[in-house]
Amino acid sequence: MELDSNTYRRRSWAEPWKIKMVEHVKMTTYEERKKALVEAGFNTFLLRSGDVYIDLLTDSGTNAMSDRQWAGLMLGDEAYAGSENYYHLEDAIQKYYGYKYLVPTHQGRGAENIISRILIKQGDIVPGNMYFTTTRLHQELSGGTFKDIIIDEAHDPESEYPFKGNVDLAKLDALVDEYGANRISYVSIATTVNMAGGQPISLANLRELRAYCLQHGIRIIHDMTRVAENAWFIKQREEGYADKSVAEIVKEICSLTDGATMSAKKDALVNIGGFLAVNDYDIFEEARNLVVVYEGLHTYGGMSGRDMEAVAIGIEESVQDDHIRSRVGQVEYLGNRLLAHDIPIVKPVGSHGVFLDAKKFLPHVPQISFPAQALAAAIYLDSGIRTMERGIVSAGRDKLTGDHYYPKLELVRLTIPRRVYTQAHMDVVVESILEVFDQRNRVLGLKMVYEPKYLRFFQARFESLG
Ligand code: P61
Repeated sequence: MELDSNTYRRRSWAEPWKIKMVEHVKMTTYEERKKALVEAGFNTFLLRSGDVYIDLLTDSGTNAMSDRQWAGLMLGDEAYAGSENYYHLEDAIQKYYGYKYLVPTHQGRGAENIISRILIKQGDIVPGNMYFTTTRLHQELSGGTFKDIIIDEAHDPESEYPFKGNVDLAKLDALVDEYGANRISYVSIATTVNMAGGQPISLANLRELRAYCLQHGIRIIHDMTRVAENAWFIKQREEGYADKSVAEIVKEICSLTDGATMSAKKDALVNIGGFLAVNDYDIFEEARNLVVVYEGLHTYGGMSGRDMEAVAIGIEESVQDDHIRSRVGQVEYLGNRLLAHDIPIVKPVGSHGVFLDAKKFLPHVPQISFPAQALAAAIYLDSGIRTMERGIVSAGRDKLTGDHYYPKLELVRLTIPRRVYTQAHMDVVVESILEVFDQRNRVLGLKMVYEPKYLRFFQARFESLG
């Protein structure tokens, strides 16, 4: 018997794995959640995870590892120097990403610290496709000023532009005109753009950027935290890439950049880990020297041998088309269900989460009363589902004027951990969002009563305005 078989024609995104072990989650009462929320100062970062039912705070370090990765942990070579797992990780990075030199770090921000210290001089400008909290902070601590050069569409939740992570070259050119290319430390490019809602950059745009940067002698440093997810969108949306594998596209993206920082806790399917990877030997030399100051010896950089083994295996798993299709498919499933009920979310649905537009969800709450923070608190109160504010609290304050930044995007992120939750969990999430939407007029704003100096969103405390 023969069928005309095209695997993807009528197949949904079902997971290319089955479940071998489960972790119980706790269901709580409304009264328990109310108490926990007040104790946490209306900040979902301050909740105890034991009080959370479905945890959509982040996709960072919350991945379920595969049986191969767990087996890999047993192969941990915990030598202080020259661990075998370091060499396995180096092979994986060269094979799947194409970067020449590896400096392991405990997680992404460790790599950001090192590259910022090496490449940024006092008074420098660091343009990028939208800020990320830790990345910008390290750039500022090294004396740089971040400048946003992402296309305008990225700041508009309603725009359905397929590559909202693209750079506006005119914005970059204006910076080069104003400051001169030698004051630009590098261009910081994220795949996908987290704060824009998990939106991808296209290869066409990256290629144009590369040509411009080569012409002006400017490096591109790649925040490759979700590069495989970006590659999946290129495969789906960019002309000429439908028949390329995610692995091929990932490698092409990396080839257009000079080096990368990686939080392996996302794409690479582990619970901890990261690295800096570069092509320039001199930068590598300096990074290898600095890593011993801030992270650990240059062949472990703050990770144990078994952590490095799990990352090496995770990298390989992360670039498989079947994996990434179901990963992004699950996020799109949640997003499309919310869209079907006219819930205001960032469009198109991003790679690692669905982002609620809190300005539209709670139009009666002014931005200074922290609508996204209040909405995240209300969702927790309704169902025990934990989400994250990505708006004025996350944006922080201007380092020169001390004023709040007032970002156009005031969002609540429903972040989906990889390989952790089922479609039924996603349905419960939809039910809770619909419930809160029905009762949105009862959700009032918040007042900030404690504000930490750095990355305030992690530990800030709030009180309800009513
Ligand atoms: C997250 F609320 N992301 O999305 P590290 N680059 C990018 C990231 O997404 C990222 C890092 C660098 C987290 C964790 C987190 O404001 C926050 O391994 C695109 O976390 O050091 C991390 O990598 C840093 C949550 C970080 C936050 C900062 O949930």
